[in-house]
Amino acid sequence: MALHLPVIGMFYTGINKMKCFKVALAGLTLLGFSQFSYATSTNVVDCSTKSGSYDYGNASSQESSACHSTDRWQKLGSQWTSESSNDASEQNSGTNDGVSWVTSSDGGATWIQNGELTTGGLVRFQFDVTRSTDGNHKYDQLKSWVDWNQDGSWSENETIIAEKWWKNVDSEGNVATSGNTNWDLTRWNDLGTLGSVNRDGNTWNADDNRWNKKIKNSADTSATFFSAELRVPVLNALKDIWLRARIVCENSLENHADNMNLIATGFQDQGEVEDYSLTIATVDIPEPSTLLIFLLGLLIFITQRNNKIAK
Ligand SMILES: [Ca+2]
Ligand SMILES: [Ca+2]
Ligand SMILES: [Ca+2]
Repeated sequence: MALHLPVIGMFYTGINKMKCFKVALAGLTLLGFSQFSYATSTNVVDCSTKSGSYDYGNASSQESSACHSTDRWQKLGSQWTSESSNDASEQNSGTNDGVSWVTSSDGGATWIQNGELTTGGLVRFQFDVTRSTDGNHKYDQLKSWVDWNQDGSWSENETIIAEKWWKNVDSEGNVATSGNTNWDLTRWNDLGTLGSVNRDGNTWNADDNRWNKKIKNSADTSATFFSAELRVPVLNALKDIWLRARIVCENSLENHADNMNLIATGFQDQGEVEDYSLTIATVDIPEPSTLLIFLLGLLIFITQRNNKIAK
């Protein structure tokens, strides 16, 4: 069974103002696994080929690393650190921020902040995003995975959230009517003249010598996204499992992702990756033999009671 999660989108033009931010997604999603992965590596650059200073994830015993050049336009939480490519891993994991969760082992009656996950229990993850008020991309892409099947890699069917935050809307979905202009750089070499319109319908701005999308970047710099409520699967072995979260810009995806799909590993020239170790606890489930003795005792009790009533 493949994992499917609700993905809420927004229209770039804001015609449909969906109140999708800062709203917990209701509904329960059961987790399942498949050997099939949708991601390919067409444009993905391995971090081992990069030299310089990057932000990395800090997960251990996982398949491959992720690295990001700059938090100039977007990040998880409010902190961002970078390491030498020789380190190839986040060295300051104590500064990881932007991801938190609540857990429930009583079916959602009570919730515990950042507690242990319990097999068969519920968990809902929260992602806090920070972005700049400028840029020429349409959206920032948030995505996160949990290595539920403990095979050391994050596959597409282990995605727990995939959200786009459009540059021209605030965290409540309101479209910006003022602010920094979002320029059309895709026609950068296709210069126009006063009054001309390019094939994307953008008009030439003679004053700034650019194609003007007439779209303003929102002044809102922070938003919170929630995963669905997830039921923690029964794991093969009880040990810590790794969550990875990433945020990048649309332009980064065009250059370093397969068909605009952000996968858990590889280089991105913007944004951030954060890894979190999740502790999994178990619940006491009666042994089958114990359960059988209990049921047998219950059956005898009911039979004796019925006999007394019949007399
Ligand atoms: Ca961060
Ligand atoms: Ca996995
Ligand atoms: Ca990091």
